[in-house]
Amino acid sequence: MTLHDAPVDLDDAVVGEQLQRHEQQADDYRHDLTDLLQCVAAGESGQGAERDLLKVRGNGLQVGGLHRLQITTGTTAAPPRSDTHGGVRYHCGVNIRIAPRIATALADNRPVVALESTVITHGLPSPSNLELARNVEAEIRAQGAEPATVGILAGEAVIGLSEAETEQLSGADADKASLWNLPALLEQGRSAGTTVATTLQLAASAGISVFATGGIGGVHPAPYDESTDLTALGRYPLVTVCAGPKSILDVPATLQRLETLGVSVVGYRSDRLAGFHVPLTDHPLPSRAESPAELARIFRTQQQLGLPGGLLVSNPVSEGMDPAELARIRDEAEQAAAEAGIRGKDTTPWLLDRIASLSEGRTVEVNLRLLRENAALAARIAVALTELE
Ligand code: PSU
Ligand code: MN
Repeated sequence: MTLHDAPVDLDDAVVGEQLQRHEQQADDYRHDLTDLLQCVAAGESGQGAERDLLKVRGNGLQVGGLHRLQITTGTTAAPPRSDTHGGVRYHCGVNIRIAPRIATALADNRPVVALESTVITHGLPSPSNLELARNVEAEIRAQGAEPATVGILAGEAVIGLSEAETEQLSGADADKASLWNLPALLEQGRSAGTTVATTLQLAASAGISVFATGGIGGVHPAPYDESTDLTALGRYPLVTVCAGPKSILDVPATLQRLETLGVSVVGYRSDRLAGFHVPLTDHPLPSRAESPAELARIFRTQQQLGLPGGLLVSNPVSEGMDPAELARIRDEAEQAAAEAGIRGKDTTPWLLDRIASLSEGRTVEVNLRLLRENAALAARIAVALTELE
């Protein structure tokens, strides 16, 4: 006897209950769809696009833009409960919200650049952090792309924070959202800056292809500590523009891990890996590219090959620190961290803060510059991606 032939004992009460639930879901779905269409109308006519942020909370509304929305209203069929996008299996019901300006840009195939927010909550001192957030977004707009700063606000993952929300996040007692605490932060209503890894995951789930950051996390010198940024770069299909691994890291080990994880790495107009606070390290890269259009084509080929991960663009800062001086400051900071017993997620912010004071603010100056330069290059790549034949 096959499963198909098996006698089915249908309990009327159970069937009735299920039908009722499906009808309720279809109702919710119609309701969300109406909300959604109102948001889009507001965004398109330019009237209060920022007024209502698109709330994606399930019942068939897929994160990632309207063009992928399957309109099934008018039936009582159960809406889809999950979907897959950008290598991320997303379940309806998760508390994610995409700003309408981002959703419509994606739907219209206009360029979007994701930005992380740990640099705002933990990476830079106030008020440089807010000034930076504004400058970086302006840089992206100037290149014709839409900036989507990602962050966790009171248990909600937001893709495309408004200026007021960015301020709110920087003022909140924000945690640092990595992949291992993201679900708990959402569930417990916390606020957090998103690291490179978390921003990649959330941006991928929204269908964003380009991301700009400062320096990526990587392998720390002993004791053993390796950022999940590396794993995420190998897992999510985005172009990430960075100025190399943060200078507090073991750079050759970090580069080696990128190779092992199968991350495509390309130097922008450079043959060696960028060194964050210094333009270049001594470590040769496997490939280089001369223009945003060439980077866009390389990324397309990577996707056509079916490679699962991302493309890391190493973009040397135009003007950096003196390498010998930076090495001295970094060694001093590392020793101080060891003496103070700094471990785990506090390590990166603590060291960045310490080298900022040891350099009398010069590392912060370089950090701000490279973040702006990376944002501009990322925006140009995003534009080039939308222009590919
Ligand atoms: N680069 C900066 N400042 C930062 C960071 C990077 O210039 O604050 C953050 C990024 O968000 C990165 C994180 O993802 O540090 C890495 O932290 P960890 O090593 O704990 O994974
Ligand atoms: Mn770590």
